[in-house]
Amino acid sequence: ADNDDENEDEDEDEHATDTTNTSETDATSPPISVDEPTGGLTAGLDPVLQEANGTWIAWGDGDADFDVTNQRDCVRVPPGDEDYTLRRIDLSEEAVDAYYRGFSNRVLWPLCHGFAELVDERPNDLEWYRTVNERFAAAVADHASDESVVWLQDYHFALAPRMIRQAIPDSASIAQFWHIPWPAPATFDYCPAGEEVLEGLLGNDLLGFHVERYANAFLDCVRRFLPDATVDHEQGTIQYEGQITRVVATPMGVDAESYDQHAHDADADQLLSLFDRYDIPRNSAIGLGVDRLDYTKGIPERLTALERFFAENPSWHGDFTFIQKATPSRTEIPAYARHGDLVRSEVDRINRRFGTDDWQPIVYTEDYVEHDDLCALYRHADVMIVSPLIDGMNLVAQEYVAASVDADGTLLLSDRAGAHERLSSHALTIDPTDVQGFATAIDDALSMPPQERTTRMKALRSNVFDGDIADWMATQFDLLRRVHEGADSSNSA
Ligand code: GDG
Repeated sequence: ADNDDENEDEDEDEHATDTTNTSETDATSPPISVDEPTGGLTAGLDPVLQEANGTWIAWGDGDADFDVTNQRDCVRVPPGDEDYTLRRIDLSEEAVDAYYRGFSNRVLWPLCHGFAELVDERPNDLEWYRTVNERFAAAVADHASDESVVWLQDYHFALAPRMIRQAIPDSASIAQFWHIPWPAPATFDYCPAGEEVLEGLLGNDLLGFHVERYANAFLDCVRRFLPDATVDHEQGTIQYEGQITRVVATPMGVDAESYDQHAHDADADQLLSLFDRYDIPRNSAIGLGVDRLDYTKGIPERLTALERFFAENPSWHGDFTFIQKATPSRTEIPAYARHGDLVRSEVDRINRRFGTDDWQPIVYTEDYVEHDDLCALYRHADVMIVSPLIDGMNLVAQEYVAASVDADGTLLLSDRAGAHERLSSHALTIDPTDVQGFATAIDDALSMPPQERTTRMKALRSNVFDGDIADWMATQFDLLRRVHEGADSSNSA
C-alpha cells in the first residue's frame, strides 16, 4: 500500500507503526487495489506483517483515502490473502501541515542534520506533533495485546513510544528505528521541547540508528539533558523512570536481489531509449545522481565539482554526461523551495557555459523514473555520485552497487553519509565541500583502469549483498526479542 503524500521515497514517509496479533476484519469491504512498491522498507515490511498477521498503522492521502470514502479506517490486505490489517489514520490538512511539514520537517529534520539555522518552528507545530503522536499511540493501544511487538518508524514519532508505554500492558515490546542522524548535544540544545522528545523516545525497549556515531550522540544528549537518567555508554543502555532502553547501531540495507534482478533484465534497447529520452550522445560515458531535492543531499556542491571538472577537462566535453534525477520534496517549506531554485539555476548556468548544440553536460530531470529504468541507469552509469553534506544512511549508494551487475562502475561517496561506514573501503571517498578534491575524484573515476573498477565493485557488491534489507529486518526483531527477554547483555550489535 502506498501511504505517500508527496510521491517521495516510500522509506522516508511511511509514518507507520506495526503491531501484531490483531483480529480486526471488515467483511463488507469493497475491492481494494494495492500498488506494491519495489524494494525499500515497505516491500521489506510486507512479508513480516503477513507472517505476523499484524496491523500496519499509517497515514497518507491520494490513492490511500479509502477510509474517507468508505467511512472506515481498517482494511485487510493484501487482496486475496488478507493476512494483515492496514489501519489508516486520517489527518486534516491543518494537522499534516503542522505535524508533518511543521515540527517533523521544519524542526526535527534540520536539527538532526545539523542545520540548526534552518529550524523554523511555527506556533502550532509542536502541539499538532503531540496530538498526532497521541492519535497513533491510541491506535496502537486499540490493536496491541501484551504479546504485541510495536515497531515505530522514524522521527515523526518521537513522542509516541512513551505514550504507548503508558497505554498498553508492560509486557508488550516497543522498538523504533530512527532513519536520520542524531545531532551532538550542542545542536540538540536548540530543539524545542528537547527533554520531552528524549523522554518520548525512552519509552522504547529498543532504539535503532544507522551508525554508532548517531547512537553515541543520542546517549550523550540523554546524559546532558536528562540528569536523572542512568546512561551506560559501554552497554548502550539507558535507565529512566523504571524503563530500560537499549540503543543500537544497525545499518539498513537494500533489497539487493531485486536490484540485481531488475538490472540483469535491463537490456541494451532499454538503455538506448533512455539515451534518446534524455538526448544523450550514444557514445557518452554516464555519471548519475539520484536524490530527493533536499538541502542535505549536497547537490549544489556536486554541480560545482562537475563544473570544475568540465573546466579542467575539455577532452571530456561531449564524451561524459551527468544525469541528475532530483525528486521534488516538501516543496511548501521555504528552505526547500529556495534550494530547488538554486539547483535549477546552477544546472542552467553550467549547461550554458559548456553545452553545445549536440551535448549538454548535465541532464536534469525531476520526473519520476520507473523502477526498471532506474535499475537500467544504475547498471550502465560509469560513475555514481552520492555526495550528501550529511545523510542517515543513503540507500541510493547501495542500490547502485546492487544493480552494477557488470561490475564496471565506480561509486563516489561522501564521507558524511552513513553508507560510507559500510562502503568506504572500495568506493572513492569524497569530501563534498572540497571542490578540487571532488573534481579530481570524478576524473580518477573516469580514468580508472577497468581491472581496478571491477575489483572495487565486486568487493562493494559482496558487502551490500551480505547486509541486505532482510538481514536488517531480522536483526531488528532478533535484538528486540533478546532485549525484551532480558537475555541481551552484550553491546555487540
Ligand atoms: C531517509 C534518510 C536513509 C528517488 N528517486 C526515484 C526513486 N528514488 C528512491 C531511491 C531510494 C530513495 O528514493 C531515496 O532513499 P535515500 O536513502 O537515498 O534517502 P532519503 O529519502 O532521504 O531517506 C536516508 C533512508 O531514509 C532509509 O533509512 O538511507 O539517509 O534520509 O530508494 O531509489 N526511485 C524511483 N524513481 C525515482 O525517480 N523508482
